[in-house]
Amino acid sequence: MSKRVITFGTFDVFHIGHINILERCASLGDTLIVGVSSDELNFSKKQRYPIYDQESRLKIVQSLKFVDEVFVEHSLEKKREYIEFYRGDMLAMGDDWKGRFDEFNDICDVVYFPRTPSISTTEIIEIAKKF
Ligand code: C2G
Repeated sequence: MSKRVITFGTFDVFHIGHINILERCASLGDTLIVGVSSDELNFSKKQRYPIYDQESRLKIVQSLKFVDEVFVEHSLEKKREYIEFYRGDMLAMGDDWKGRFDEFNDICDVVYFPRTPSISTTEIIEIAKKF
C-alpha cells in the first residue's frame, strides 16, 4: 500500500534547510503532504509575521517536485485532526521538535530528522538587516 508522509512548517524565506528536510520526508514514502503555517499561526508562535505571506509560501512549497499536496496549518492544536484528515502514515519533522509530537505515535509513525546546520530564516533576516 502506498505510504503517505506528512510534515509541517512555516518555510519562510525558503532555504536549503527546508529543501533538505522536505527531500528527506519525501524519501520515507510515496506521497508528501505539507502543512504550511498560516501567517496568524506564525505570529502566535514567533511574535512576528513571516517575511513571505502564506500564499507565497504555499506556492513555493507546492512547486517542489517532491511535494504532492499542501494545506494551510491554522493551529498547532489541530495536528491530530490534520494527520487524520490527510491520512498520514508517518509524521516527519526536524529535530528542533524532537519529542514534541510523540503523542501521535498511536495513529502514525513519528520521525525526527537532524536539522541542516548553520542556516535558519532568523539568521538570514539578521544578516540581511546588516546591509
Ligand atoms: N529545518 C531544518 N533545518 C534548518 C531549518 C529548518 O531541518 N536549518 C526544518 C525544521 O526542523 C522544520 C522545517 O524545516 O521541520 C520547517 O522549519 P520552520 O519553517 O522553521 O517551521 P516551524 O516554524 O518550526 O513550524 O507544527 C509545526 C510547526 O508549524 C513547525
